[in-house]
Amino acid sequence: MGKKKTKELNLETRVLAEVAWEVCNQVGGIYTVIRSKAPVMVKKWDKNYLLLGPNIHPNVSADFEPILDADNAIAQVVRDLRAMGWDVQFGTWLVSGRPQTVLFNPHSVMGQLGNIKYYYWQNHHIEFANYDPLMDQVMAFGFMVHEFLSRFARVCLDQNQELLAHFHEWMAGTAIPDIRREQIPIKTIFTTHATLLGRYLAMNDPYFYDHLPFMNWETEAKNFNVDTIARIERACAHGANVLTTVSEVTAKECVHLLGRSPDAILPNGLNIERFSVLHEVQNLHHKYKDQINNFVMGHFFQSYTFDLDKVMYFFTSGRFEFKNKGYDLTLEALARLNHKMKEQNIDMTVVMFFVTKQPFYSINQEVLTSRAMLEEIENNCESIMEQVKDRLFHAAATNSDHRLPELNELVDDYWRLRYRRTIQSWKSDKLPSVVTHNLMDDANDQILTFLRQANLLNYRTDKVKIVYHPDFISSTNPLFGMEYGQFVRGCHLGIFPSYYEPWGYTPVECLARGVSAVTSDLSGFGDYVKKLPMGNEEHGIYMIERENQDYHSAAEQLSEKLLEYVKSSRKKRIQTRNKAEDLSEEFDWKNLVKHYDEAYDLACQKFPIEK
Ligand code: G6P
Ligand code: 1S3
Repeated sequence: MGKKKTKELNLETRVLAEVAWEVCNQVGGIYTVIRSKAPVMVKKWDKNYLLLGPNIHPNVSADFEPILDADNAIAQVVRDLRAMGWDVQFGTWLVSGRPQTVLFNPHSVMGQLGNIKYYYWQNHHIEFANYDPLMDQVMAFGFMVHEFLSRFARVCLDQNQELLAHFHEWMAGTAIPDIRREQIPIKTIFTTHATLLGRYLAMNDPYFYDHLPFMNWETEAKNFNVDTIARIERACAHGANVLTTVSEVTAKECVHLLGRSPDAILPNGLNIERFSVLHEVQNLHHKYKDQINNFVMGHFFQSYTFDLDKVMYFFTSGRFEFKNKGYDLTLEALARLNHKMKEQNIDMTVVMFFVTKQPFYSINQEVLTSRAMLEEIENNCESIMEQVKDRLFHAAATNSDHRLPELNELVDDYWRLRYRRTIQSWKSDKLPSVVTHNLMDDANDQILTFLRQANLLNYRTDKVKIVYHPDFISSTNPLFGMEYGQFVRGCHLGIFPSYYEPWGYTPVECLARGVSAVTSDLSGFGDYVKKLPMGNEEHGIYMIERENQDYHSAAEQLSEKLLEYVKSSRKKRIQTRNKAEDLSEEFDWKNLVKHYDEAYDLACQKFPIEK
């Protein structure tokens, strides 16, 4: 093991294994936590840092490189497990920081699943009554992790090293109760990134926060038919030496729904990289806004046009949790904004993008065709330009009089007609669609239902236009052809007034790209940022109060904030772009990793290993 010394951590005697279901397996936000943190962890812990994850992602080989000739203690334990017929691989996760990683294929121990569940029931009184293939994978993975860590702990003990194991969320934590029961010499830390019941209750109870202190977890777990998971989550929370969560907001849920106060809060960070040239953030905004302009022209301009120099791009993004992520409030505020902008005769247009994931059949054919035709018009323009350029050059070199020729005459009739015909067949009387894809459940979709009821359907007279894109954005996507991060840079404002959000990465991702963001005091991030000196509108943060305000007042507050933003000057937006980036540095892992160090110190102090 490496021999690095730091003041805070006694690293030569500590080894850290971080376990998460999302190592080499992107599902949601925990992936971002582990991946973005890897560079600082590797820098600090060097070879004493190790990640453990499941080998289940179909594309895992693109992200993971096995180390076949490794000769350290980790590799030795992995070899021993492989000798038992288990599919375990030791290698490097090919992300920034290149952390050492062990991947366990749960299918290789599925033959033992009956026993795994039986002993879990016998030892921890947790029943697995319902068939759940995901739960089977989770239990098999936990069994493998437990075996690996038990063996690795022995090696560490022999080498006078303390082994810490940090488990993220219940799906990675099923080894904890056995580690505790068997008194294996490992300091365990469990981080919950949400509580299962909290998520369900918030979605279903409009007074969730008022009712939270009086909830009975057992009754609610039965109501939602999630009894097994709720029990596993509690067993992880109670079995770990140190319990942590990502925000003060979720800490309250831990108290009431898990029955234990967290010992520490570990806020989520990002790997913030600033450009050495100050204006780069402005240039990139300009560049990617142009690309969004192209999409907007393709989508709207066949029906009617508006001034692209007076347009604002707003967006929200994330998993489709209509109420939890505040989509309901955002829609209500947009309808009000539309009305206010019309009433006040404001000479601006807002285009609002909903970027989320809902089941769909395909991209709407009309949307695709319109986009393709705009490209055809662009190609025509380029051909005409080429022709004019060549002929003009020729005329300049050969004509004896030095006057500019009549440019129209330099274009062939063929191109004139083709130009005209393409534009004519592109123009249409139809309204631009509010949704870009054919949804599987169009009739009951909550966003579409709201838009239809509010009659917010992209009429020419609407000041607020909607583009609902029920798929995540990636560079291979034919409508935008850009990465999500580039899309964010091209926008003006991200809107995330969540009702339930343990942390919420989306607004931090905006700030890191110089984009302003709306957050709420019920999100972990919002609650954290409002206590920072820079956490204000000057630095691009707009706070919606949802804790002590009803839905309609919050919607009104949001619509007023949006209106204020629409009226802001370009000069102010340029200034805010730089300041938002300044604020984002608060969320650099280099600053936030200290909370992890404190949790590890606490685990070691609380439970010194007896030698
Ligand atoms: C960047 C560019 C400027 C552009 C501005 C538009 O700062 O460098 O050239 O005018 O963005 O900002 P806006 O908020 O109006 O999109
Ligand atoms: C959770 O993912 P989610 O979107 O289900 O974990 C994330 C990482 O800690 C957190 O940012 C988010 O708020 C939680 O809800």
